[in-house]
Amino acid sequence: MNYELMASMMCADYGHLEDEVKKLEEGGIDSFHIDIMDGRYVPNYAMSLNDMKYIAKATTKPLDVHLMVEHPNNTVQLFLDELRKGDTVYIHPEAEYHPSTTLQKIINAGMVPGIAINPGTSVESVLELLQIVDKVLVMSVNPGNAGQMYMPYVRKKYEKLSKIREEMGFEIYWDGACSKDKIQEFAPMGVKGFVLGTTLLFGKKKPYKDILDEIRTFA
Ligand code: S6P
Ligand code: MG
Repeated sequence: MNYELMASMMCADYGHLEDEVKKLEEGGIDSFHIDIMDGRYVPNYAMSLNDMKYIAKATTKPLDVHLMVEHPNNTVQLFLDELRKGDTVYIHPEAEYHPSTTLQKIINAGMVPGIAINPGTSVESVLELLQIVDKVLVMSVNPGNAGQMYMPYVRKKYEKLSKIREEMGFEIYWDGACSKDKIQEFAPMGVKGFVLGTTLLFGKKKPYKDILDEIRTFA
């Protein structure tokens, strides 16, 4: 099956970040997921601009930047200036007065525009934006932390989105508590990529390559 695997770098070992990037690359990771937080939109800080810059220098793979910040229109340019064309930037539509203006800024900079939708955000409330974006990152947990429990009610959202995906022209991505059985179940439904954090990839005392190979053999 053809799907992408992304590493959630807020879960990596920061004492050996360059080494982590290399090992993930050797393991065949498709892209690096960067969780940017401002301590306001979500109650955490995780990564920031300098972490993203460091990882951008350490790899030639695409970056997948998830902005969990209030009013991203005020600061998105700082991130766009450091990215390579074709990298992805997601915003949370609830965090912006005019999300389509911010998405246009992302498009104009040559990046792939995306929205991230929370477990409590309905598909209906972002319907217009689905026509603008190329990617929809569906949160299976509330944003802010790694290591949380999967919220089973998000399944309906994946189902709804997969029905309108082709017509509206976007791809669906998974973020939060991703396990092997979820990939096996949701990849055939049309989920194009999965962000891997503590549930499946990090802190396992097992080489990343072994884990990633196992996933790809499994589903
Ligand atoms: C959460 C963030 C995610 C997590 C990732 C962690 O706010 O957007 O990207 O870092 O989902 O994965 P896990 O398996 O620990 O939930
Ligand atoms: Mg994320």
